[in-house]
Amino acid sequence: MYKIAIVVSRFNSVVTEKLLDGTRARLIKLGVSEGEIAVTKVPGAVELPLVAKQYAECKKYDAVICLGAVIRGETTHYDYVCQQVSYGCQRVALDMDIPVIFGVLTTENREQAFDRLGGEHGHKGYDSADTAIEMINIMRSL
Ligand code: INI
Repeated sequence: MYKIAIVVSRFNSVVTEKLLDGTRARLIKLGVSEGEIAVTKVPGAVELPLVAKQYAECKKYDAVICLGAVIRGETTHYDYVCQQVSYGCQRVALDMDIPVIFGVLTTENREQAFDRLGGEHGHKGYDSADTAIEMINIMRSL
């Protein structure tokens, strides 16, 4: 049995809703029941790590998946946002001993983002679900 928490950013929601749909569908395909998936939405990618930490602290979940979309063409502080969210997710994982999956698309434009949502570069939502299940199994085996 797997209990998964998903934190998803509302910023660039056209992209992040597709990420969420793909992640959820893939988790269910991998045997996770819908009732074992919790979802919380946050304003932007920068807010993902704090909620991931809350999920980690409550000890009810086997992994936390963080989903977001940072698109360079639409922000002058792209690099700061990317740095904060990537560092924050990794910090929660290492501090709290729980897999925190970095399902954040960081692209130059929307087209590149959609290429990673079932286009020519696969689906970041599916990849995030696969990584979460693999990491849970690895953690259980150690
Ligand atoms: N948040 C994103 O998730 N993606 C972005 O592309 C983005 N841009 O463009 O700035 C973005 N900014 C908001 C940020 O995540 C925070 O919500 C905000 O700075 C308040 O802390």
